[in-house]
Amino acid sequence: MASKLQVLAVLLAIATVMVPVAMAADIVVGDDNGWRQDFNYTEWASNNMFMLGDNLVFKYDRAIHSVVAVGGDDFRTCNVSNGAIKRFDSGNDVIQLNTTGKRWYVCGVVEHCINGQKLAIEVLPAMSPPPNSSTSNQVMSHAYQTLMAVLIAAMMI
Ligand SMILES: *[C@@H]1O[C@H](CO)[C@@H](O)[C@H](O)[C@H]1NC(C)=O
Ligand SMILES: *[C@@H]1O[C@H](CO)[C@@H](O)[C@H](O)[C@H]1NC(C)=O
Ligand SMILES: *[C@@H]1O[C@H](CO)[C@@H](O)[C@H](O)[C@H]1NC(C)=O
Ligand SMILES: *[C@@H]1O[C@H](CO)[C@@H](O)[C@H](O)[C@H]1NC(C)=O
Ligand SMILES: [Cu+2]
Repeated sequence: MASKLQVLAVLLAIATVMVPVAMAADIVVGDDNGWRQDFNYTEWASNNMFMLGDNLVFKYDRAIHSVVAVGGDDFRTCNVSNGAIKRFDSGNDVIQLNTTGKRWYVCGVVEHCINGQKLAIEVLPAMSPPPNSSTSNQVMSHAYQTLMAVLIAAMMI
């Protein structure tokens, strides 16, 4: 049987590796499904993390679909006729997530939006790279807390 010390060493090693080395990612909306009808983007979004600096990539047939960035109210009502923040129609739209908070996207075809071709996300603050020492300290303190939690858990084994 592994000793408490050995378990501790392994957990410590894991905790060290897991200290945030987050990199800006390209997130393809819907993964292999791309941007289309008959896909649950609510469920997809809940299985993904959107961090500041990531790119949101919409892939679709531009003859059929488009992407419209809208506000929360227009998202709920599928109102694409007015109040659009921005429209995309390249079929391979790369949208940089450069501010935190909620973001809403719908297909420019109203019927598609009503049928669920709509995506709501929340962009979270990035852990790294730290823009300045103050945020860097936050990252370190987070890593420290994680480490302590792991150590406490290890003691309880
Ligand atoms: C999509 O998924 C969400 C979360 O799993 C669920 O609440 C919702 O009912 C689904 N929508 C449809 C149209 O199936
Ligand atoms: C759509 O949005 C515009 C402006 O934001 C508003 O005037 C209009 O009433 C909205 N239509 C619907 C059906 O919500
Ligand atoms: C933030 O993203 C928007 C939309 O992708 C873009 O138009 C804008 O130039 C970006 N701003 C900065 C500072 O990168
Ligand atoms: C560092 O970041 C903090 C919070 O994000 C901000 O309040 C502060 O002004 C920044 N300092 C510098 C030197 O950029
Ligand atoms: Cu569409």
